[in-house]
Amino acid sequence: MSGFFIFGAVRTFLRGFLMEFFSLKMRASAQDQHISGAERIVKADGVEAVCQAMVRRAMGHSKGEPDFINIKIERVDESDIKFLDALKVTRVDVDSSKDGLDKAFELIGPLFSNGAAVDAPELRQRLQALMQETYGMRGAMLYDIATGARVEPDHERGVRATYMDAENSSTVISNKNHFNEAIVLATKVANAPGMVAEICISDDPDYVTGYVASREMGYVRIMKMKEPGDPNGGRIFLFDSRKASADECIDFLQKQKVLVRC
Ligand code: WAQ
Ligand code: MG
Repeated sequence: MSGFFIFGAVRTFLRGFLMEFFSLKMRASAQDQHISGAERIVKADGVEAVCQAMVRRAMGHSKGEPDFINIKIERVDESDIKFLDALKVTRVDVDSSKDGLDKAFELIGPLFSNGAAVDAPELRQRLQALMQETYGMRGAMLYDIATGARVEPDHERGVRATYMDAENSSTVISNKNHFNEAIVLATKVANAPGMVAEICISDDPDYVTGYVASREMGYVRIMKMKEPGDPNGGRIFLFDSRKASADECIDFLQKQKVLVRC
């Protein structure tokens, strides 16, 4: 009997004890314009229902009818999944989007300026300018606080965090729930090597709530960060190249499978 055969048999045997998971990813477009996307990591028995829900989400999107839908399904070994506790959530109510942005910049300012004494208005201006650079990107800006440089391989696209889901999101939701998706993403991002903090503003014109997050401060929802109707939004991941390399960080964001206990 060959060693390969024994190895294969042992593997099959052990798999009986491990849970089987599948990653599902959907993206839909019309005339090469992105319409909607979604991703999940679910147990084997949920694959079919989730797949169906993804089709429904793709076909029923307000941005229009897709002429292309791609659904990718990959098996994932449980041993390759990192289980993470969701960041603690707090909320800050503000009277205006200006107050919301002030609050956000106040929270991440000291991390961004890397200990250097920078006065608040200047910090606000620098962060706001950086945020504006993210508008139109599909992913996030990866900003190295040690050097002040952007370290995404592709500045136009940015880096995208992927392969993540809430552990018990068994219910099949066909509409986007901004908060549920964001807490999962923010938890994965906060746990990436060298990650310092994240700031996020939705690019959905009518979703004005944003957040700042880090492992230390948790997920701080800021109830108003822009005016209704404003289509601009983006994400900045603040990263410290003295703690980990950009490659390690990007690898984690793009490849590590994560399930978040919410
Ligand atoms: N990885 C990296 N960046 C991303 C990803 C991703 N997987 N998905 C979106 N982005 C970037 C991209 O540049 C978008 O333009 C920007 O983030 C905003 O994405 O507690 O809806 O999906 O209620 O519009 C926050 C919820 C919702 C706040 C955020 O973001 C709350 C949201 P959107
Ligand atoms: Mg959006």
